[in-house]
Amino acid sequence: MESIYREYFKRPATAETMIFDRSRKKESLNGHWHYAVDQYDTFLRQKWFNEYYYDERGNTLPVDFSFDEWELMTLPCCWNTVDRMYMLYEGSMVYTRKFIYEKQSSDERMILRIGAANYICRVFINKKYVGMHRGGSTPCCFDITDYLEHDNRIILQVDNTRRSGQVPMENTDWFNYGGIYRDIDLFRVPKVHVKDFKIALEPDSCFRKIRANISVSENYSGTALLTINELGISQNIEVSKGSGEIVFEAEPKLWSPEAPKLYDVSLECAGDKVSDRVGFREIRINGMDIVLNGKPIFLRGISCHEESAEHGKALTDEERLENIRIAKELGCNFMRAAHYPHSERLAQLADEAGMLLWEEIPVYWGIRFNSEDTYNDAENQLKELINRDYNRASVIIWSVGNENPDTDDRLSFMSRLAECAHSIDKTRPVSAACLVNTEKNAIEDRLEQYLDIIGLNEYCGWYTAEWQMLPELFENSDPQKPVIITEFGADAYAGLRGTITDKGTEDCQAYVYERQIENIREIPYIKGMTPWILYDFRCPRRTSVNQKYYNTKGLLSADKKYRKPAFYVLRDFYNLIKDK
Ligand code: GCB
Repeated sequence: MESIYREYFKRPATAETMIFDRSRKKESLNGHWHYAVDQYDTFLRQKWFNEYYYDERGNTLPVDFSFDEWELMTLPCCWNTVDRMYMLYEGSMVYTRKFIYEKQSSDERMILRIGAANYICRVFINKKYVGMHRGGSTPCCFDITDYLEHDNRIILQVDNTRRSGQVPMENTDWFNYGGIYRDIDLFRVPKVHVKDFKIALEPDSCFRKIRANISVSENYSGTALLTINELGISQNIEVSKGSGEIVFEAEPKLWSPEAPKLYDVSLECAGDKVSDRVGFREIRINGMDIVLNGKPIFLRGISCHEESAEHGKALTDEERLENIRIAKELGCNFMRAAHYPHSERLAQLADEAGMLLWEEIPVYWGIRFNSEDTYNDAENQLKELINRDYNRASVIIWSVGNENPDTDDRLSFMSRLAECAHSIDKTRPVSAACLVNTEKNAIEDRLEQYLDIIGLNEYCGWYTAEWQMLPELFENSDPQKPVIITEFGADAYAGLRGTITDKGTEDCQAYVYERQIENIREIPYIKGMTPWILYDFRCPRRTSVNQKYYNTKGLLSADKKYRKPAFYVLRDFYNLIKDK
């Protein structure tokens, strides 16, 4: 690492520094920020944040910035969609704005929360470096109280350079958007505050107990009060040295995709108060079944990237709802949010709308599995995701990654992640999207022993040319756990017609769906599927005339205005099996 950067990896924001934020009153820093493209990292090299205009001897320093005269960008956004000039830009961008801070109470702490910035985000306030965050899709919190004055300048430096030790590494099958693309907020908490609040139905198949865990800052000991008015619940929780746990009797109406009942839950502790809207449901594995609220369920799913043609990864709620709506139109009860954490808003909206979710961290192709630093980064992203979305009934599966060959290093890396997910969350199954064992043409991966559900990506009819391989794959396999076919699919350039063997046509794609469905539906151990993918998405690796830098395996065109024939093939199948 070049020495100029060393200083600016200090004080990382991690899962441990996250603060429960739902329902907290936010003071938004969204909106206009001045920005500069900083291709050579001159901001860090010359420490612009110091705002030195003279050196110690009084000589004028070259001033290569003008914070308040820089152009404006409206955050959150992906810089790629702001101006064609930035479409393919990868590197650093520096953003700055001013804000006023009026203290409201003597013991308050001011927290800066950034919903997501890809990939490294560094925070500077009033000429001082505050800290940094690693990971392009999870939130981070910084306690900035001690840096604040009445008038403040904040600078955020965001660097989306692809690097081999990162998670994901430099080669992915999706577009590397840059920028701060989720909300930037300030919120105030008292010195003693609720840091974390996890609540869920106890997974004992009785549906009569709720467990809550809380963590409180400052090693607080005392009592917290949990209320769910609609259920007549008012429970004291003993908090000792910052943590408390309770299991209590309750009879909630169970949350399900058909009846997504949510309750207002609130928690008060030492003058701090938070609330959440929570559904109670049980998801468990029983033998070879995935069981929701006591009933075996087939997951009629679809994979989805977090992308819109207009906004890149900075989706609006309308766009998220539209995705859920289209998935419902397909007959889905399940969406795979691939290949990295999507916004928490997706899970909140899925809670309201009744859509089950698979959430994943970007342990994707070619991860540096033998590096402890890379592992720590991946584990932190996993913990941040689980902390963020633990209370979401819609989220039923944590995925610790996608498509990596079964090597010793990968086994040790990914099994640690699976164990980590299990240790934090005892209420949800853990999975990963695995590869077919091509030597045996079988579902066989040493990681399976650490998973509750086996995810399998297979591309019969596409990357695997021989259709015969598909029935053989299923015959050769004897999985001891339920399987979800996490991917199959075929490219189809929207509107391009041809024969069923003519790759890249809609006809070929529809045929792949027909044959896949014909095979999959016969296999008793397959308990769900999430074909690849809801709509076409940007992908720099896809340069052919029928792709034009898009992965065209979508059932819809990228603008979602056009449904390809395969959409209807899948819809008909899902409608057929819906009530079975
Ligand atoms: C896969 C990957 C996915 C790709 C897809 C494809 O197996 O998991 O990220 O986009 O194949 O289209 O090749």
